[in-house]
Amino acid sequence: MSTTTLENLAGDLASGTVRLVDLTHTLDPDFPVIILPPEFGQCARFRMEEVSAYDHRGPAWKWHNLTLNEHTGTHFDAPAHWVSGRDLPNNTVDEIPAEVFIGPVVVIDCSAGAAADDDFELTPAVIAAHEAKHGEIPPDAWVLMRTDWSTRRGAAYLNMQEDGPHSPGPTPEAIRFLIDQRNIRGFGTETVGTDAGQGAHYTPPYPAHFYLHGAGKYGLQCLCNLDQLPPTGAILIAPPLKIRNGTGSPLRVMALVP
Ligand code: 23J
Ligand code: MN
Repeated sequence: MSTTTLENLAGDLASGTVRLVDLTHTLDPDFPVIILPPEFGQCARFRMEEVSAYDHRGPAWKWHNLTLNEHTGTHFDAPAHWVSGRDLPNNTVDEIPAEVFIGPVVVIDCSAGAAADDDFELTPAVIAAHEAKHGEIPPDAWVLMRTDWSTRRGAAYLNMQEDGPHSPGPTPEAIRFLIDQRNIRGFGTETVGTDAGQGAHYTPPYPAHFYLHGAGKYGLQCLCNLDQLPPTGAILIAPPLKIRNGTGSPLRVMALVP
């Protein structure tokens, strides 16, 4: 019975049998945002302006005005973010059913590959190796690509070179497999995008964005602490802000871990 399940969960959380892992970076003006080729519009950094701080502007209160792009820091991507998802129903963060925001999560460990190669690719073969060890990815799961990229600081995070950014990500074939063969709910990364730094050079460009959002799937980016998650068995909690017509949103992402 569901009451019993929730009573057990409350007890397991209180006793530490179930742990809560925070997968969120601190929203900070210095946290890197994606830099697109110069011909495109650019993402604004997070900014925080003091309105009052227990002073003449407000003697008993402190508060701030915030300025930010929807795709700043640890954030959620809705299908409306990409042209392939522009005409889907319920494609913005305010209209996505809330059930999407909590569910099972599978973590594919690409940390060794990403340590050896900044352009490491999640391929169908990497997924097959994961499944051979940990079992088939169940339908309607969040799938996260662990790279330990979140431990990088400053310029090493975007890793911008003369030919653009270099960071790991999925191939078009891997994303198609996760959608067509596993019917995942969404895909998340530790990097600034669900696509590789060099994702513009695939066919189609930015295949994770193009295929996921075209199929009504969701994205999570700039995650951290994926090394604290098991390959299977955790529950992800990721509700974006309810922004009217929003294509994405910064959010707090957490996981319940047995
Ligand atoms: C706009 C254009 C390209 C990309 C992105 C945004 C993201 O990665 C994002 O934050 O969704 S690749
Ligand atoms: Mn995004």
